[in-house]
Amino acid sequence: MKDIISFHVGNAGQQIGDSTWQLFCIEHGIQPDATRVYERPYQGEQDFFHSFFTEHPDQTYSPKAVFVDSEPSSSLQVSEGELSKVYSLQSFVLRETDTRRHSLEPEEAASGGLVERAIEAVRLEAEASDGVGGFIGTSSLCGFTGSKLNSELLQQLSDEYPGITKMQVSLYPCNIAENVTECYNCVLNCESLIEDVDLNFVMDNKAAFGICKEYLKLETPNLTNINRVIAQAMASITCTMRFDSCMNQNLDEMLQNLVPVKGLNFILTANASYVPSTKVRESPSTEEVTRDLFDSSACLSSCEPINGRYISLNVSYRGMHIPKFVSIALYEHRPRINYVPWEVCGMKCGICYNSPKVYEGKEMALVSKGGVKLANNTAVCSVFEPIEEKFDQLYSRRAFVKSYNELGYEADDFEASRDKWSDLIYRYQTASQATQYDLDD
Ligand SMILES: Nc1nc2c(ncn2[C@@H]2O[C@H](COP(=O)(O)OP(=O)(O)OP(=O)(O)O)[C@@H](O)[C@H]2O)c(=O)[nH]1
Ligand SMILES: [Mg+2]
Repeated sequence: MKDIISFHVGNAGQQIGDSTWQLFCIEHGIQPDATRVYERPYQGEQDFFHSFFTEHPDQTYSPKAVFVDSEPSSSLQVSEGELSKVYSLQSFVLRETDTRRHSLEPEEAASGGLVERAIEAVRLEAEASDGVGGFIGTSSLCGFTGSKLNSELLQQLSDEYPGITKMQVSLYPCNIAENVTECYNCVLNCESLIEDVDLNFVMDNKAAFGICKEYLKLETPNLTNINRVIAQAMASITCTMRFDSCMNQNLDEMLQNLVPVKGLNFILTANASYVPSTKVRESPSTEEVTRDLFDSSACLSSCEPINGRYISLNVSYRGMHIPKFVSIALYEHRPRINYVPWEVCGMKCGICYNSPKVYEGKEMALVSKGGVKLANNTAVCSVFEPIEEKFDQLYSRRAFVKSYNELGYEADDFEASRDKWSDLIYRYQTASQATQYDLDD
């Protein structure tokens, strides 16, 4: 099993990364002192945690991860947080040099210096591994650092590691945006998402907030709750790579199963089952897990997959699901699954017998069964279109353009990025409507 190197950029990217690693540690028995308590897994099951963690000679373990930010405060929060003894010092690109300085100016953040050091940190992880099997990034496309720095990092990774699958989990601007310019940050940096990333996972805070309210019954969810909801989905997405499974055992296989055509590589995720901690421990049935997975409110993006058409669909169950019940549950949902007319991938499904885990004593109850639905679905347009609309509203008045000019963005950048964004929307619209989609186009 080749190694997966993760990189977490900007405040949201790092916080989501940190919540994810906390959960990975729980799932693989890695303690806060970086040692591992080995729980005998399910009979015959193997635990491939070595592809995500480095084993040190003193039998301690650290994540193969790099945290990057232009502001030291959020990196510090992570490096001094719950996993302070687990993360290796070299994971934090800012840690040694920049913590003694005030935060970098945005243009400095976007400059080669920080990216170069981030790449150097990735290189160190890569050199220490037996082979790189892929990269997984997390960031918010709403902030300046998470979008710009991340995009530069992706471009360099593409140059340096061509042919190695790159997966990116990003938060997209939504209508609970904190900052009116989020649409600029996202669109201006979309080129690397389209060109350099193989598998783009589309998520947003509004959808995760909705899950906290609807499923976890939290009255006023905060960012920590949201990050844990996203981390739970990250754990399910990567579960098939970290434990024995019959499907999506590595990023290449996931790419093959989800992306039949280059340029249509934006994936929607629904995770199940989120059960509030106030409920007694319970085990949802396979049928209930499946119902949640196909419920639009469980989707981590603000869109309704039921209104779109599926280009591909992977359903991966977690826990002791009985294959016959899986078939029955999925069969019942078939009428709700509309494929694009040229569909070539269809639905793939698998079971990973490792049960989900949760953070002890927090908002979610431990359940023995779960699952994740990964969908390449044309409904993703409903995430992209409002961003385009907002961009046009601002740009038609040239609002805030001057401050972006000072950061090095020219009018050409605005126009070229806007064209790329509408091309992306157009591709998904065409995929949905065409009766004969030209796969080679
Ligand atoms: N889910 C989640 N969203 C966050 C978090 N922190 C900030 N956000 C959201 O992400 C967007 C801003 O992105 P940040 O990650 O803070 O920005 P950045 O990438 O550090 O970039 P800068 O603008 O340069 O600071 C806003 O929409 C915030 O609501 C977090 O911990 N979790
Ligand atoms: Mg920031």
